[in-house]
Amino acid sequence: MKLYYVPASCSLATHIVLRELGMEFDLERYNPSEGQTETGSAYAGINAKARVPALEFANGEVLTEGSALVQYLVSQTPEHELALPIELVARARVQEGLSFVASDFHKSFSPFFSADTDDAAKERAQALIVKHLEYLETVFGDGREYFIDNKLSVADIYLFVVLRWVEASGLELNAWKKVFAFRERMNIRPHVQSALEAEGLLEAA
Ligand SMILES: N[C@@H](CCC(=O)N[C@@H](CS)C(=O)NCC(=O)O)C(=O)O
Repeated sequence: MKLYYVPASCSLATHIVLRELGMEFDLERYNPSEGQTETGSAYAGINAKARVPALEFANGEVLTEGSALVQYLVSQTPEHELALPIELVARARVQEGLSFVASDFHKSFSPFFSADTDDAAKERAQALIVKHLEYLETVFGDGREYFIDNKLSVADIYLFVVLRWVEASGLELNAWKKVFAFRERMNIRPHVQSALEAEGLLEAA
């Protein structure tokens, strides 16, 4: 399996999940400004949506969309603590959390990663991010360690990745103490650290 990634982007969630599950995989970096991967392949030919993450299998098939990828991966290892719960409501709760992180929360950061966003749009986006952080602070307010049902899941890994972008939006995450503590807890996981190192993100941390 090969994961196409952009360092520190949402593909980091798939990358961490691969490592947490102990799977064998290769990494290939995509450079959006060139439209090419590090080996010179045209990325449009790999993922026509020109987005990461993308997972390529040995038979050449390519699967995209971060939420689908992490659910696909944990489905391979039903005994692992990251596996989706069997009970249907508990399973839907993880998907509910993942969906919030991968859509509303993730996309509220888009203006900060686009060169042509004006200040008014950034202000609106920042207000939305604050709203989401307030919600998360309330969730973690009951003392839980993990986002969904206080049990480690792929939603935590994706949430950790998006929380790493908070400072890029001009906010300081430590204004939300419980969410900040969650990010710290996730950050020190050995497989999180190895993924950060592989993407060249430890020096900058
Ligand atoms: N719907 C996609 C969105 C993925 C996405 O937004 N990827 C961003 C990084 S977080 C990307 O590929 N950015 C590169 C670019 O915009 O050129 C998913 O959930 O996987």
